[in-house]
Amino acid sequence: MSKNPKEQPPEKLTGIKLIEVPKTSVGVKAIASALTHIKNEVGVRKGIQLLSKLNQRDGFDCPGCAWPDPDDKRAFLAEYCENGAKAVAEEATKNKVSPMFFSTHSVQELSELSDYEIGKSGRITHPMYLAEGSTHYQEISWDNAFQMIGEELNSLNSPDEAIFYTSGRTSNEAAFLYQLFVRQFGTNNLPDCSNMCHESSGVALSQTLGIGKGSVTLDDFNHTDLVIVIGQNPGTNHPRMLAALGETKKNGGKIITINPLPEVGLMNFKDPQNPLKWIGSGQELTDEFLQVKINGDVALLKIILKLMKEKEDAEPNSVFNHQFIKQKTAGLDKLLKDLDTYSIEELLPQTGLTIEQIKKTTELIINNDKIIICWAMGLTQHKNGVDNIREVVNILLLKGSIGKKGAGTCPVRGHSNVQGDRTMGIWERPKPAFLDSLEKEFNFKAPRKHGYDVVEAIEAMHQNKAKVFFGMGGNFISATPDTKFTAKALINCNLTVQVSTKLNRSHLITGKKALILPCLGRTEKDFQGKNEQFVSVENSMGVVHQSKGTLHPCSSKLLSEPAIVVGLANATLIKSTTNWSKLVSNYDLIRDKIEATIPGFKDYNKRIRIKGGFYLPNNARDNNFTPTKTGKANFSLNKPSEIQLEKNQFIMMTIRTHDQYNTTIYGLDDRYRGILNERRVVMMNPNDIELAGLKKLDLVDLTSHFNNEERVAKGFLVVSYDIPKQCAASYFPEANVLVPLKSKADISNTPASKTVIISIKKQ
Ligand SMILES: Nc1nc2c(c(=O)[nH]1)N[C@H]1C(S)=C(S)[C@@H](COP(=O)(O)OP(=O)(O)OC[C@H]3O[C@@H](n4cnc5c(=O)[nH]c(N)nc54)[C@H](O)[C@@H]3O)O[C@H]1N2
Ligand SMILES: Nc1nc2c(c(=O)[nH]1)N[C@H]1C(S)=C(S)[C@@H](COP(=O)(O)OP(=O)(O)OC[C@H]3O[C@@H](n4cnc5c(=O)[nH]c(N)nc54)[C@H](O)[C@@H]3O)O[C@H]1N2
Ligand SMILES: [Mo]
Repeated sequence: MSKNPKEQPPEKLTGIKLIEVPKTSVGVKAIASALTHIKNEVGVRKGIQLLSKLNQRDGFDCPGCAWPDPDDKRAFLAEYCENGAKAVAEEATKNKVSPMFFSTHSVQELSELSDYEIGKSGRITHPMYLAEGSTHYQEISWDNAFQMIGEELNSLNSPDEAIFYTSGRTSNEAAFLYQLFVRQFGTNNLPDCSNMCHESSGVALSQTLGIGKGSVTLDDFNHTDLVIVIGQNPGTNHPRMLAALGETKKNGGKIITINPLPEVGLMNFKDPQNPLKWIGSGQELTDEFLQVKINGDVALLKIILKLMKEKEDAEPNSVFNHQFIKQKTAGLDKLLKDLDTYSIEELLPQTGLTIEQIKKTTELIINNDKIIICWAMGLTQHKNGVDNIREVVNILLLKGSIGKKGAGTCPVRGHSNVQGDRTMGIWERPKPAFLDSLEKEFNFKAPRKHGYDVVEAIEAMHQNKAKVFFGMGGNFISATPDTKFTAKALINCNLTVQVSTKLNRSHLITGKKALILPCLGRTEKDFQGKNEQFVSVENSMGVVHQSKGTLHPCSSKLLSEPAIVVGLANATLIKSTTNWSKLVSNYDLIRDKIEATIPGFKDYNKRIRIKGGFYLPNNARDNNFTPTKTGKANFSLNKPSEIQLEKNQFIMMTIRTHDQYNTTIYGLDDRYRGILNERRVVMMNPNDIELAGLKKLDLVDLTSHFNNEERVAKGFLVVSYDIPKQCAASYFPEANVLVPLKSKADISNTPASKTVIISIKKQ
């Protein structure tokens, strides 16, 4: 019997080494780090072959992040960054997880490894099956695996007892087929990683601007006066964005950074594509840095709005763009009235800043017209995450800074095709028009009831309302909050299935029966019959383009994600009138169906073959806000944080190191923060360390507090860090055990992973 597989990494420390926080990002060290990963994981020859095709027009899309590639010029060797190279190295690794590996390692034994060790085991080469009560996975044929899933699905009392999760690397073609399969099966239970990520952005932007995506293009960064980067760490998570910010500066634009941490990449950077600049002091990026307290953003943005209003009242027409406001927006009066109900004195302590600092920043906003605001998880993963983003939109609307060159919204997406997956219909709350067009094209009755998002899916499995979990990519147990609760939810299932490239903890915390279906990665060639296929993806700025792998698959037993969906559909949907096997024989046929059902994909097969791809329509970019409820861009009323810390409590954010991709741990160093060889750390303000009677590198336990419930994570080292008082930071997934499932954003339901209320106790 597999007794008690561990749902979280062991509490073992790995030997911390602290170094000085570097003054500049990228440069020689980044190149060296990238090449070391490539050399160790992939080998030199294959590595160069890979890097030369990364983000090139005839190559494959980097599985790292969703930052766009330039429309015209691309770097000579590769449009790559250190972390993109690591992502590629991780996927193209020489290490293999074969049936032999599984026969010599039990599930229990594997679960006792760290996430880093599990990931480094390598690529999964064969479909594998964990029978009920069994301790080891064993090989299974694809046909038997599909049949087992089909039987399990068809034996459910209702299709709503199955959950179909998606991570954000799945291509447009696979995602479209997958959601079609799920809806023909009869449910909208399509939670995805977006629910934990930019859902708050999607909700806020749809309400205010009529489109759940950002409005800017990469070229806008060349034409802007001012970029505000708030709640985002591009130096680590979107390194190629630094080059765009560098262009902004070169063209005379300014940059404001709003973050509890002085993230190295944003402060200063050396362009990897410009070797002449690797040596020297690098380029200063940030002009104004506001070291805001965690979740102090609405308070800060409100003060900025109040200062803008004060100036406008004193000198009419000096701040607001009245023409834009009159023609394009609704709700200004309400906003101005609401602002009067707040006082700067009351708001200021929430920010941790001085009014002088905020005034200086506000001057920049007042004096510039073309403003881009970029954000990521620092805004979305809070109880008032939707408010955060709507408040950002308020500022842009007052300035008329949207729908024109050099201005607009820029939610910087995470996974490389998370935006495309949504466009393809991976959504638990599909619009009726979308379902209508699916029904018409495919001749079936689509379910209309909304499905579960991630949080609801966990609750449903926990309550035995859902019994089959199917994961198209991702690592559900390690990515989701409330690790122990979620583990119980998964264990409750009759069957859990993971479509994966690499081994992860979700293969070890399973339902009664479990399957691993190994798939091709982005870097690999995809042949259907004799014909080589390519896929397409959509980046953070709505550009749809090709991606074609260059390597031979790491095993002959792998299937592509579209082929897996088709295997599943053929084994499950007895009455489907869709010719699934034909669709997958040539991905052009899938794209024809996408064109027939989803707006913006006219001449898909033709335009996807044009180098660089094509832009999807974007009403906000075109200065058209008619899709909102009022038919105009909406000002909104937003609430500052309501968190009240008790004595000895801290507000903790769970963030990424420089050496991980979400739950995939590339290495143990957070080089840009000077913390090496250790992930179990809690960053604290030096003053707080002293007040709490602690010392640097003390070993502590963290307890989170929510609705009188307590959750404990043991064994973290105290690291003294430049972070505002009463704020703390630790890394995910280690800290996920502390994030309560019910602590989530209003409306979007995004887990509040950046506002975990904790107390810290010495062991
Ligand atoms: N190398 C690498 N690249 C990645 C990823 C990865 O793990 N590794 N993940 C991908 C994914 S899925 C995503 S979603 C993105 C994530 O990209 P980010 O959102 O940049 O990632 P996080 O590490 O969550 O960092 C959040 C940032 O917000 C700040 N922050 C936290 N709380 C607050 C707050 O209350 N207010 C403000 N103003 N700032 C705050 C933190 O200090 C940190 O700088 O990156 C994508 N790219
Ligand atoms: N506490 C806390 N929790 C968080 C966050 C946080 O900031 N703090 N961030 C949240 C965010 S923004 C996100 S997006 C989620 C991420 O949640 P997920 O997307 O579920 O997690 P990943 O770690 O990105 O998934 C990694 C796994 O995907 C598989 N994989 C990789 N490439 C492919 C592929 O091409 N195809 C298939 N089928 N599988 C592949 C590999 O097996 C790998 O182990 O985590 C969320 N969780
Ligand atoms: Mo994400």
